[in-house]
Amino acid sequence: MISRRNVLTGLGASLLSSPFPGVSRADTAPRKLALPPLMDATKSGAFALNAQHGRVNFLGQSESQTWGFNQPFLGPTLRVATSAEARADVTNRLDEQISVHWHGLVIPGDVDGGPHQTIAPGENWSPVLPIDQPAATVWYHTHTHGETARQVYNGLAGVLQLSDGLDDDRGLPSTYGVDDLTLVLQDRRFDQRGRMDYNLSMPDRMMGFMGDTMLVNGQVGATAVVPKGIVRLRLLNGSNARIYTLMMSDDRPLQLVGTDTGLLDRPITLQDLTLAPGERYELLVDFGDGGSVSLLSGQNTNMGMMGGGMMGGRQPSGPPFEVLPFEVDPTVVARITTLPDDLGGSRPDMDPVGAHKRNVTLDMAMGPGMMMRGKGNRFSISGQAFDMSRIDMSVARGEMERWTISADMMMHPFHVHGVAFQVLSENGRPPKAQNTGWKDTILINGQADILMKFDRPASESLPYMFHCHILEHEDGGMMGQFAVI
Ligand SMILES: [Cu+2]
Repeated sequence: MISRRNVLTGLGASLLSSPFPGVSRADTAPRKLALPPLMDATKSGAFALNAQHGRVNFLGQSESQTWGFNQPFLGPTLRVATSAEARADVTNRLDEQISVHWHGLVIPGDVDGGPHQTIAPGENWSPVLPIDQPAATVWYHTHTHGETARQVYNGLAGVLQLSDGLDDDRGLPSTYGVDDLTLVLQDRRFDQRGRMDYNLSMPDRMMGFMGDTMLVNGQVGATAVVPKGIVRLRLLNGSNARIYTLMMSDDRPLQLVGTDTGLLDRPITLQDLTLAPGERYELLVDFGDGGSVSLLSGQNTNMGMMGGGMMGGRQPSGPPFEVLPFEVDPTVVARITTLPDDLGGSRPDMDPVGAHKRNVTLDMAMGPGMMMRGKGNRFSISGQAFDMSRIDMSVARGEMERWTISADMMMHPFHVHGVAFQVLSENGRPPKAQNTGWKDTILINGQADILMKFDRPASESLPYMFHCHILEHEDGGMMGQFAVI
């Protein structure tokens, strides 16, 4: 039997028959991919989340102990209106503190759900979210200082759709679970008995956790069944550290229609899409030819100069692996069969003149002694590891900010709370096409300049965070906090 470690790299050879060699497909998974249950709060303006224990049999072997919101693993897809208050009601039925951060919602610091807003076991948190931003696919996840990686891994994450009800006018597919698919991409490891495993080795702590088994919406080996026509894929990278390079197995184009925090003005045709932890992208894929096809990903390439010698054996190699196979159901008539040309969204085009400039460097402590350092000072931002009691900066509300973010050694997905930003440049050049829409997370591969304006307040006692979204890096100290006053 193929070793677990080799499962991902061994996929190419048997791409369309068994996506996970060594894991018997018949025993492992529901045949058809299930979507998270939809919780539509657009009319009521209220939703409840209960963080709870669960048990899931992922591989048809032993059950894993998991966490979820309202269900055993992960949470429902919340749908809320784009310009209305949403009343959240979060109850913690676990036995340790958690938080719920609304990643992508541009809301004040006092309801943002960061590490200063933990919910103790048995307690309840009921923030009112004053939502006023365009339609987008955002998400929610726990954000407890030092524990985010393990808690998200256990299952405390879900998707949140901001909906304005205008997708019909735009010509966008919008029937949940039929032609509008929410896809949460995560990689996991399992022990010999098939139980989900999160034991970090030293390389895991340095590079971030890499699994060897692909989960989509918490399922292993499932197939998405789609109508013959155009289907919308709302992708969330909910992995701790893996960066996906997505493409279709027959190279059919990906039509990019939405980025982290909003729809584009018109589709952008791509052959492949990079999806870093924390990012969301919305794609249209045409299944009109009726043929079976798979969504693939290239191997994780985030090894940088550390990949070869030091972290031996972890150098990315091998063919693309299968993320999700698609099967067309010819009996289901697709509602949309032609690509829309006007999406009604926008691309940011703000004026950088006069913006307040800051430099942000994402640091990994390297060299002798690296392995000896304790948790909390291995990673830092601009030379300082995260400290709950230190406010790193104060930003003037309503003023333009231009941040130059630099990373060496590895790529780091950089997330800023409380804002949607424009990517001005990447390594001195215009941004990649996929980064020309509104973003809240940007994969820093060298250097990027971002431009933004904070319209919502955040106090020094309930500040916003900025951090690497490789969760082991975030927990290790690659995070800072700021007030907007
Ligand atoms: Cu990082």
